[in-house]
Amino acid sequence: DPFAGDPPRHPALRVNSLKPFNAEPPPELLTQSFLTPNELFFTRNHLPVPSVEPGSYRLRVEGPGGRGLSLSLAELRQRFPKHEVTATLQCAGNRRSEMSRVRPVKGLAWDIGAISTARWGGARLRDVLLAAGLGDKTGEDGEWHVCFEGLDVDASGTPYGASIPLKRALSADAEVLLAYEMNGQELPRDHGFPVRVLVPGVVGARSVKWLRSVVVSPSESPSHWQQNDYKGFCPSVDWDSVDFSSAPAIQELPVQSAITEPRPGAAVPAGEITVKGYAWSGGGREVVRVDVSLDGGRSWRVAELGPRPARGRGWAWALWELRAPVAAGTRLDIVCKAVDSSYNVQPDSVAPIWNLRGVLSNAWHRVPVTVTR
Ligand code: MTE
Ligand code: MO
Repeated sequence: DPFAGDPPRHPALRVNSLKPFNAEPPPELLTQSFLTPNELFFTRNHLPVPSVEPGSYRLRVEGPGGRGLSLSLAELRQRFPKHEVTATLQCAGNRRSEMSRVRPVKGLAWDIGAISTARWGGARLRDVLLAAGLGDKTGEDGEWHVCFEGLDVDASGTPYGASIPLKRALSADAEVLLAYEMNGQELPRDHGFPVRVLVPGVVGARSVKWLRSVVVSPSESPSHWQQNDYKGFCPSVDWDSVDFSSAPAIQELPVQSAITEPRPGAAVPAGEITVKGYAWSGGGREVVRVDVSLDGGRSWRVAELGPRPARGRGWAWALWELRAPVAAGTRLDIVCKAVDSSYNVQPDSVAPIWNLRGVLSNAWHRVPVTVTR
């Protein structure tokens, strides 16, 4: 069993797949704290969790012309200043189960919990690339890329891999990390021990865990997960007609929000209802407003937002809350939708954004409840 060496997990996690391990925290725990506790952070593994001996770990950094570096864990910690970023990570498949209700899609049936937030600490990828002499390819002869490979491999020995544009990797503002800390602790094994990439504002798939190599290249990662997965398509594209080379790899994610309390189908007491949820957008576009409706979208109220990051550094979600009076014996169709700093909004329904892989599912989130006496 290639998964026999996987680590123990928290019993509260909702498991979507055991081997490989994929699990999300229950919604009501998700918004209990701004930073998700490490043991409750959603986990998305494509392969068995590798066992890494930290003393012999080495990170290979390479580029054109034989330039490069090989770093031990101690060197990564000592040679480069530690930089910290509070960032939300969201899987492209978050809320996929709502998409499958429109029409079946291929992929894990994530509910609303394939998203979590942590304070990440590590070396800036920018600093490491500059130290390796790989800082000079921006703007030259088209877009260059930084390709990452993990130490996790499939049965044929092929590792997980993904890439981001070199421009993002070298940007001081983009704050891309080679992270070795998560919420002040060393990375847990499920989240990439001892080193992972953390790309703020970008789809989770690019934040490669158990990082073994960083390669600066004129082309994107050749990995399956960069080329033939994690891309969006027109709703009429099916598995016979899909051409993965026709669509760009997902990088920055669109604006998203969801209701974590109450749960769909719940019976809530008359008097005052408290609606809670999260909202987030990609690319550092912070959430500027969350609108909540109790009547299916006919009338709206503005939710109260929790602490938010500075403008242009909106890497982390906003938790929000709305309190409203509700009368006994009524049915509520609770809806939320967020607005980001570019005034991007969420689509009102799932069908027009349906796609065969069930990614980028960010329609208004709807939660029907009844109010008891
Ligand atoms: N990195 C490696 N090496 N292997 C993986 O399977 N999964 C990716 C990304 N990095 C993955 C990986 C995907 S799709 C997501 S959404 C995030 O890791 C999830 O990170 P987490 O498990 O720490 O939440
Ligand atoms: Mo993902």
